[in-house]
Amino acid sequence: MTHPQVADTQVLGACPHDCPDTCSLVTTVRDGVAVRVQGNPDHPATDGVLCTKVSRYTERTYHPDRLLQPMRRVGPKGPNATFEPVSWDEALTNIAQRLSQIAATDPEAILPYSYAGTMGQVQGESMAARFFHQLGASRLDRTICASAGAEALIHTLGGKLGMKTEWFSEAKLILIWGSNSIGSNLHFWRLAQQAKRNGARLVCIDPRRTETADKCDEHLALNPGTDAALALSLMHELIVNGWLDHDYLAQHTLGWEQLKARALQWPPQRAAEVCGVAVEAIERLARDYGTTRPAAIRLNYGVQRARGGGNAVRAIACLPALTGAWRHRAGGVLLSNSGHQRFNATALQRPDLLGARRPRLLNMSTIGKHLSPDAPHAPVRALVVYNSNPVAVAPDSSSVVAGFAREDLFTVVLEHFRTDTADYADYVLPATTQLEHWDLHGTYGHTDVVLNRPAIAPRGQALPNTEIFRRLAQRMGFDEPCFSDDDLTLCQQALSQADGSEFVPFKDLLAFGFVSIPGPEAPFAKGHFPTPSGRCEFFSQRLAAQGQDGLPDYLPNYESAKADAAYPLAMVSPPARHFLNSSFVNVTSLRDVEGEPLLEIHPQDAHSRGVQDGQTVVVFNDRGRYVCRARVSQRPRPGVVVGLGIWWRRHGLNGTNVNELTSQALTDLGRAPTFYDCAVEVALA
Ligand SMILES: Nc1nc2c(c(=O)[nH]1)N[C@H]1C(S)=C(S)[C@@H](COP(=O)(O)OP(=O)(O)OC[C@H]3O[C@@H](n4cnc5c(=O)[nH]c(N)nc54)[C@H](O)[C@@H]3O)O[C@H]1N2
Ligand SMILES: Nc1nc2c(c(=O)[nH]1)N[C@H]1C(S)=C(S)[C@@H](COP(=O)(O)OP(=O)(O)OC[C@H]3O[C@@H](n4cnc5c(=O)[nH]c(N)nc54)[C@H](O)[C@@H]3O)O[C@H]1N2
Ligand code: SF4
Ligand SMILES: [Mo]
Repeated sequence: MTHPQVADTQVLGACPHDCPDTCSLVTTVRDGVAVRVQGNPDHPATDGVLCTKVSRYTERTYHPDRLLQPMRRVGPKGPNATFEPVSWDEALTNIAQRLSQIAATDPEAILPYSYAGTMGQVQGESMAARFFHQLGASRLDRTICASAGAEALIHTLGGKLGMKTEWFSEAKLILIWGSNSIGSNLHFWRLAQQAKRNGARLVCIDPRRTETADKCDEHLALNPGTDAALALSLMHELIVNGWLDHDYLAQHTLGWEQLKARALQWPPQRAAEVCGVAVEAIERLARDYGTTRPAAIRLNYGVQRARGGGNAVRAIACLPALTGAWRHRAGGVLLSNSGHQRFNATALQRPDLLGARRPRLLNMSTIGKHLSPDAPHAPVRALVVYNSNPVAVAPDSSSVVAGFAREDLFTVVLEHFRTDTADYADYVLPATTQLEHWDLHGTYGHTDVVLNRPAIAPRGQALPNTEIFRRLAQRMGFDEPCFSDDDLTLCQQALSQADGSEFVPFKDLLAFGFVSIPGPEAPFAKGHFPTPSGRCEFFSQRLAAQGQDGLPDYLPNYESAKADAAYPLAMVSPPARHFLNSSFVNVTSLRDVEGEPLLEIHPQDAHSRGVQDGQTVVVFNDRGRYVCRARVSQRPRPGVVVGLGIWWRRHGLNGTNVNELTSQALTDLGRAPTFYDCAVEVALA
């Protein structure tokens, strides 16, 4: 028997994940079913290639565990909770009733909790923000990932701005600083390899010998949280050896004499001691950096998850101004380019709906404290979670879990799957995936805008976040016309500028799927830093006015893992290559690659504890216990253990993950978490 041939269609989309690469996707649809997701060969930054994770997007979208209808919890909260299906009508009516009741006495008792499950302008903070603004709910300080580094950049360069990624391919020296690029920034790694083929030297600065470090010319395995000491010592060497661009310093920087005095306190001997690396390694790195043109730094978020993370980013971001590296398009530093994106947040989020109200701001990174009955503020009585899995990803899980388990807390979770967080929900609402809705994406890696078209109809009864908040708004009686804007209108509002123009032309996005933002090839070649002084601010008056040190400095970790202390090992918990934070952990083919939750431990540290490869160990500190398998490995430096993240708690041998051990202490700048500033001990279980 022959079947009539149905033509495949190809739909252009955008990768929604919190990854600097923001790939342009091509989804092949056959008979209404997405059969393949591939990288768009016409998009230069994607270059036709996706990471393994997103190549498996159809497996995630059609996963048998996808939530396809609204669910209501019956019985107690937690991993053993049971849920029963309810209609959308009943779920939304009940949720609106509960939220209205709470809002009638104190709208600030309601807290949204969201992050970057999707980075979309539309399915992120658009209709959701309008809803919470109208309600007068508490506002969420979204600090869990990047805010320490972001503030550092703003106070140094004037914005989240840096080199254009494509020019890394022309650099002759690349410092890959606090980044496992092969795992988490694949398309940058391709450019770095191109540079290497053209003779560039690659240096990786990371306490772990990552797969990226394996492939670099040199690996500097410093102690976690000591990057500022290294950067100041590099400055010391640039000064004493005269590897400075005096003209650039005079024309385009502020506070040089002060920074110079600070840096001269950091001879390599001192930094070597703090960083736990050889004096010669620092001297060699300084010589390379001081004498190679063009020299580029790919800085990433690994350096800013410790107490002094903001200062570390400030110190590193100063380096290219000392040598004038910015003069060349392949010189400078890149942490984030999100400052180039000029989406209209006011139009999307409508803060005017607050009127004169100024609700309190609660920090997502200390959600455990905010949910505690002992919180030093009026209680949070309802949580609405979307685009995030806080029970797995927020620090100090036992505190987070205790909060989510409160019987008097009303919790709604919008999700694709029954995550660790959904275990604590009163209602779980099924959300669409990227293949099922419209969205518009900026990026923090390259400098394009990428449009996402829906490729398939929503699965089951799933709805886009926007539609869920639209319907809730209607149930709550919010009759402002903005609550009826559809998703295409929201896309256009995101692009609209105050002067009536468009940030980038929507019609081009519809036609090509992506548009590049115009901008200079070398942003700071002639200075023009968007700081108050117009210069690269080594000394920041704004920070000094806040009572902070105006200059970057080295701040030791809160939890310095000293050999003689109760918790002598420093634990870092960076991303696993085949997961995206806690997303994809339930995608079988990807979980099979990662295997199981592991703790990497150096042979020396394993030996002194009688631990052998493959044995079950307990990792512990005063906050909790995490039981997993030991992987005895040369990857971590001695004294450092690595728990690649972020597994779901239910996969942990004792129902926990690495965040059972991390703390709610915050960084020096940006009120951000200190995931990699965490002292632990390890023993055989
Ligand atoms: N595959 C994959 N890709 C991802 C993610 C993911 O979960 N999986 N997550 C995405 C997200 S949300 C983000 S924010 C980015 C994160 O992007 P990055 O921060 O670039 O993350 P990693 O590539 O793991 O790099 C962090 C590296 O920093 C090292 N490190 C830890 N502490 C220190 C330190 O004190 N100093 C220095 N120099 N290095 C240190 C770790 O060992 C690790 O190798 O990646 C994004 N991309
Ligand atoms: N120990 C440790 N902890 C960490 C980190 C670390 O390095 N170490 N990294 C931190 C960092 S950098 C980050 S960014 C955070 C990330 O934390 P999160 O932003 O919470 O990221 P994910 O874990 O990926 O969870 C996102 C959730 O959103 C859901 N989702 C995706 N798209 C949609 C949608 O369209 N609608 C709805 N309703 N839901 C959707 C996904 O199914 C997923 O469960 O974790 C932090 N936690
Ligand atoms: S996660 Fe990153 S590398 Fe993978 S498809 Fe998305 S944007 Fe591209
Ligand atoms: Mo992140």
